[in-house]
Amino acid sequence: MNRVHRELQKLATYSSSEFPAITRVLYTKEDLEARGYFISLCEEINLRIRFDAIGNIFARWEGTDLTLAAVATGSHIDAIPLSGMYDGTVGVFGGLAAIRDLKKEGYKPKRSIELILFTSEEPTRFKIGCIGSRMLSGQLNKEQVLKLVDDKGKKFDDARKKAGFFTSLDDVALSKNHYHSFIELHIEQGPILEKEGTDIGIVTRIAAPSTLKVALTGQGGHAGAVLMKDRKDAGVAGSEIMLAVEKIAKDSNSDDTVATVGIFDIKPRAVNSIPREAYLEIDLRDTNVETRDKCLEALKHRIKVICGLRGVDYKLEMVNCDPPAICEKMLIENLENITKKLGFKSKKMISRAYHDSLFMALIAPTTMIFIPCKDGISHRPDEYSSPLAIEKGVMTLKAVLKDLTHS
Ligand code: HGY
Ligand code: MN
Ligand code: MN
Repeated sequence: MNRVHRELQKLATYSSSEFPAITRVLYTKEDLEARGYFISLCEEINLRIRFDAIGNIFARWEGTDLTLAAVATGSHIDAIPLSGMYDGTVGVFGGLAAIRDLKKEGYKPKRSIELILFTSEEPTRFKIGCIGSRMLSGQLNKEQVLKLVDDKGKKFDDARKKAGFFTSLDDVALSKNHYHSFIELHIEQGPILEKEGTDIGIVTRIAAPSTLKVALTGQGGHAGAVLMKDRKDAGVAGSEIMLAVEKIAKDSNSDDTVATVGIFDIKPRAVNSIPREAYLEIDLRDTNVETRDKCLEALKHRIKVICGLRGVDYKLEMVNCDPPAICEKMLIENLENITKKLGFKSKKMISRAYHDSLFMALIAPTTMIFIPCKDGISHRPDEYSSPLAIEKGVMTLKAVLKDLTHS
């Protein structure tokens, strides 16, 4: 097994769930220990470490010409509850392996190379994904981040300080030309590469994500005493909305429309009490922003109708509604040439998952290198990418970092 795979196995021990399920939520003990492990490996090869005010970690290999903008790579190590050990981590530890290999062969980059471990790519704790790259790209500002509160009422600002990140939030955003380019190595989180026997995916576009919170308030009451005709059941309204989410996505004129109700809670959760409240978090995406927005509007309308007919009150909150990212043509062509030279089969493709690249594309020419994962499975404990697939991803990243930093 190659070194990256061994490191990923070690990383997987920093989790609050039983292996192979991985749970690593922002600023928890497991997250901070995992960060410490990453930093120790970076220090082994003398990378210069910097943290920003929210815990983005920058591991830098200074180039010979400090006047040139650095080339950046990186990804995330936080993991949603009961997920897998390759999502994000391949880009962080694979990036480190690419740099380690370049150093080993005596390469001297003209442009610096910066490996980034982004804080909180997953929306798990503070409900919005990519907090690290959103703030770096200026897409999330100080006022907005100060409003973030987790399910236990803990403020983001307090949580970051408790985790040891005290510096000013004003210093997080990077300027547009801070980096020369950004390339993220990541598992595909889909079945295409494996099915087609393709080694490398070259990402041309990243789908446009949106998250909608829906809070429903009905009348509740005694499960025995309230007749069906008199009920204002928030739980049933929520179920109807869940079915509407699926129907709107299926009826969309594009296969790229995907919608999920990933969180659905009811209160008071007593078998003999009619649900008084229901709470849904809805994830709706498409690679085409017009189609996505049309579906969002249709959904908001359906929620209004369902709640009107059922006498249930509702509150909506649009957590995020982002445009898609268009990846940089020069980098895509670069990767096509490099994979050809390496003898790897590659294909251009879209990313249905979002990534930190979605926001890094706002401040730097960006693309992604995808590697196959078994049966396209992700966000599940049986997520898997082989040592060989990872090796080819690292070799491709190494070659493109060398190509972009030698002049
Ligand atoms: O949800 C996503 O697309 C990413 O895995 N956070
Ligand atoms: Mn993920
Ligand atoms: Mn990811």
